[in-house]
Amino acid sequence: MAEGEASESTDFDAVVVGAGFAGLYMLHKLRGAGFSTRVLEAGSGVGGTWYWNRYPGARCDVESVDYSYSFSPELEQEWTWSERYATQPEILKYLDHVADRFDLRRDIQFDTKVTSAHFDESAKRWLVRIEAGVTLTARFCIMATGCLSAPKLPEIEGVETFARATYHTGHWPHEPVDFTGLRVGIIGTGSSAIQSIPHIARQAAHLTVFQRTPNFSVPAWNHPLEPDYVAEIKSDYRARRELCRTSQAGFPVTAVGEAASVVAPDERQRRYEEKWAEGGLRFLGSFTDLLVDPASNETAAEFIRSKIREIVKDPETAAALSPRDYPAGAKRLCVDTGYYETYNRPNVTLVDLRKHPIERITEDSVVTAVDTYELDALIFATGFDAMTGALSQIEIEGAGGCTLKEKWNDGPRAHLGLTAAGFPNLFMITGPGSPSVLSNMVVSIEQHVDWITECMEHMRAEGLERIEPEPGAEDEWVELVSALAEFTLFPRANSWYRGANVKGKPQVFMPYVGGVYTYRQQCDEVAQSGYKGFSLA
Ligand code: NA7
Repeated sequence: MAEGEASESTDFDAVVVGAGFAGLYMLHKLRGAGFSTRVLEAGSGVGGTWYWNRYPGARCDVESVDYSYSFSPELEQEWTWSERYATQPEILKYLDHVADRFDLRRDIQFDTKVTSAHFDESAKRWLVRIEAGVTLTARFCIMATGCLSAPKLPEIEGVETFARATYHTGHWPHEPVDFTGLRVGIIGTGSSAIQSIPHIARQAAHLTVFQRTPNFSVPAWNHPLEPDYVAEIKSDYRARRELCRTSQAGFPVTAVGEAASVVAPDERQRRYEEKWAEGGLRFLGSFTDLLVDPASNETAAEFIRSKIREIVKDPETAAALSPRDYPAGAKRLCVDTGYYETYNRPNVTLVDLRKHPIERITEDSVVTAVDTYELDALIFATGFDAMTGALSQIEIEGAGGCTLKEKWNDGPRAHLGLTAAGFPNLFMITGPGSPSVLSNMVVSIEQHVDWITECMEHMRAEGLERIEPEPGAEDEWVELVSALAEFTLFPRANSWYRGANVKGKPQVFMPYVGGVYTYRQQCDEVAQSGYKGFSLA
């Protein structure tokens, strides 16, 4: 067998779909536990989300020293991040390094898109079909398909007809794209747009930004990491990782803090200034009640709006960039480098689609009721069918012949956000109903991978062949996830967290908001109780 070539066998203990952060660690862990495993990956390389999202300025919004695996102290010591927030190329380099270091590639089949996965009750095996028509069989099927991996085009008349260059931020070409001298348009002002706009504006002759909903963004204050700082982190990495695991969102935060509602306005302002100067997602940790108390949230929202007014010279543009109709943080807070400043450039125009929506796209233009914008290149920064999109694209059929898509017609139902009733031996890493996108994904991924592996080891030790959540346990979990969300301001925004960005998608708040530590404890209790809430056979 040539190096990097997967073996010929088609029957495995586990098939894992996806070779991003989740799939790579799942493979490593299962291999270590002695389970034969095959990873199927649509891309030509490892990386998942970080393989596809190659748009200019793509960076993680979690600090690099925390957005990395903790499972190997050796890996932790030998890898050195160069910046506070890692760029997409650096993260991809890291994942390539991980794949090589742990010799993972020999069990990964690249350029392989999974079309369906059916549970065969009599054989108690998953039949996993790939595009080439080949079927693999496995006792366990593990979806490591990512939360933001099904890119979405906007539902605009004529979207397919634009005949000049088009791009989607979530599916960017591998070759560098040169916008020099071009009239470029970008639809969307989410995180991907906010990161790429400053870069594209520096290159393009003119950049027109089509904005439907403004977002709240805070500065990253990204910078190279000093060797002393890196050495300090590395000298006590275990403690830092433990802090992440026992935190709310997977970041090393210790202070509990106060509620904005009990703090005097001057002090509140001082704290916001301090957090703004620190940069990044920590801004939302300025006070404890920002995501539960509307009045407190408004103080943070108004602080960010005041910063926008300070930065953006044209008052009309500043007003258009200022979100007013949803709480700060209820859509994912963006972290930027020079985003608002970009609107002071003479070659950048903001088009406020709330005043005049896009009516259609033609072969060379974007057309609103009042203007026609002729463009040489059009970028869709229009996001993803988040959290369930990649799973729905695969026909996953459970024990009773029902597909996961059908089961989720009224919204996703997954016990612990990990498993689904009717789908034996199927696991979803960072599935809907788990902290996933509300947390540092790597922390949540590692927790799920460890839990799944222990569960499989338990089954092997006990001679069990089949595990499936009881419908009652799943109902209770789904209710809990929804009740927890109702305590917060999250449901008050039309976000992809609740499927609001996809036409016809049920509006259900999908992530578990209780925090990674509480969640971990709940999962551990289930395992320690001998998998209470699951039927094992
Ligand atoms: P997002 O955050 O879903 O942003 C998509 C953007 O595209 C958002 O501003 C949308 O406006 C806009 N959009 C979508 N459809 C349309 C149409 N039809 N017309 C105009 N504008 C539209 O995706 P990103 O890729 O930026 O970020 C995803 C996550 O990746 C991010 O949260 C980070 O966690 C990393 P809308 O708000 O729907 O009005």
